[in-house]
Parts: sequence; structure tokens; C-alpha cells
Amino acid sequence: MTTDYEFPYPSPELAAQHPFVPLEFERLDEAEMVARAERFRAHMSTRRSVRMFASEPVPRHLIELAIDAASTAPSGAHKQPWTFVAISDPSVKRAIRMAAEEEERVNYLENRMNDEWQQALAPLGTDHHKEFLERAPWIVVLFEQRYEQLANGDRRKNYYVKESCGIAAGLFIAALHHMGLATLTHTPSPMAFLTTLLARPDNERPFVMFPIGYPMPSTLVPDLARKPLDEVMVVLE
Ligand code: IYR
Repeated sequence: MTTDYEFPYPSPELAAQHPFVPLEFERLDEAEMVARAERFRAHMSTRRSVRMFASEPVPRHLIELAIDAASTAPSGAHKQPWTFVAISDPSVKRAIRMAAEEEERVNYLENRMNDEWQQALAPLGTDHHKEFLERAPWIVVLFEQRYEQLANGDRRKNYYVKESCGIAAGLFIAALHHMGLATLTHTPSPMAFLTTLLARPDNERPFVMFPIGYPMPSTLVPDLARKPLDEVMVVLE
């Protein structure tokens, strides 16, 4: 196929309609790349899901920085189909805990999670008690925007909403860990109660929630190992 314009992309027509700007990119030498990559990997490998939080407050600004970092995630057609609701109000946290524990009670004690599922969770030691939802100084609930609701009442499609929110959630977790906070991805199932409780609009559905804080000094976590590289990577070269 031939084009009537010269590399680099975009064509003059596209550029006239949708401006492009030069990429900000710093080319590093390979030794520096390896050093950074190893530091990052080592730091990420110290991240653990935490369920035992200190009640010590966390400044709101830190939560804002983590949400701002998460919101740099790539998204389908750059629709950024996410809303992060950050809660420190004790009465709202309590209401979330009560509703989540009721859902989880049905999951664990009335077998909405079947035996195979409950056996898979046994090493984690989880049950229907969710005290961390009140103890953690912040809960952030990430809502996916199933479609975009315009002010005039019209709707616009969003694309790859789950993928986009999953990536944003990953960046959020990394941002929190990087700044020295602990969190847990918590998905009490079903989570519909969060839409009502947090008065979110109809186009939003809860995707995942994150209790956030400092770990309790004596925090214990399950003694888990991560899969080695050769189990998670396939190379074709
Ligand atoms: N949502 C429940 C159960 C649970 C499910 C999975 I998959 C986990 O990795 C951990 C917990 C709960 O939060 O207890």
C-alpha cells in the first residue's frame, strides 16, 4: 500500500483535525535500563495484599496523587472510563463494611461460593468478617463507566471498559506501593450495594474497591510464593 504522505505519521489531514505533539521520551543507556528494571522488580516483589491496617490517618493528598497516577492508564479510544470514589468518612466506611459483610456471609456461610472456591481461598485465611473496611483510613472504590453520559442526556459508547479499568487498577496499586502505602483489592460479591450507597449515576458499576492505609506493625500475610518467570513467560525468538 502506498501513502501520499511522508513518514512520520500522521497525515497532514489528520494532524489538521487532531493535533499531535512530540513525544516526551528519554532514551537511556542499557546499563541504566537494567538498573531501573531490577530496582522496580525488586520493589514490586515486596508488595503484598494487606488486610490488617493501622488506624493511623493518611493525608488526602497522597490518595489524590495515587488516583492521578492511576488515571494515566491507557484506555479504549482514550475514553478514560473510570471514576475513583475516595472515602474517609467513618459512617460511610461503616455502612460499606456492614453491606460487604452481609454479602460475604452469604458467600462463605450459605455457600454462594462453592467448595472448590472456598478450598482455593483456604491458604488466604479469609472469611466474611471485613473489619479492615472500617479500620483502613481510606477506601477507594473504582467504578467503571459502562457508557459515557452526556449532559444533554445522550450516551456515547465506551470501549474495552474492563481492560481499561483493570490497567488503571494495576497502576493505582503500583502507585500506592511506590509511595509506601498498603492496600487490598477487595471485591465483595455482588457489589451493587456500592452504587446505591455512594449515590453513583446509572452508567457506573463498581469494579473493585481498595482499603488503603499503613499496615499494622504486626501484620501477617500468607506465606505465598510467586510463579517463577519460566512458568509465566513464553518466548518465541
Ligand atoms: N470476595 C471474598 C472472597 C475472596 C475471593 C477471592 I478470588 C480472593 O482472592 C479473596 C477473597 C472476600 O473478600 O472474602
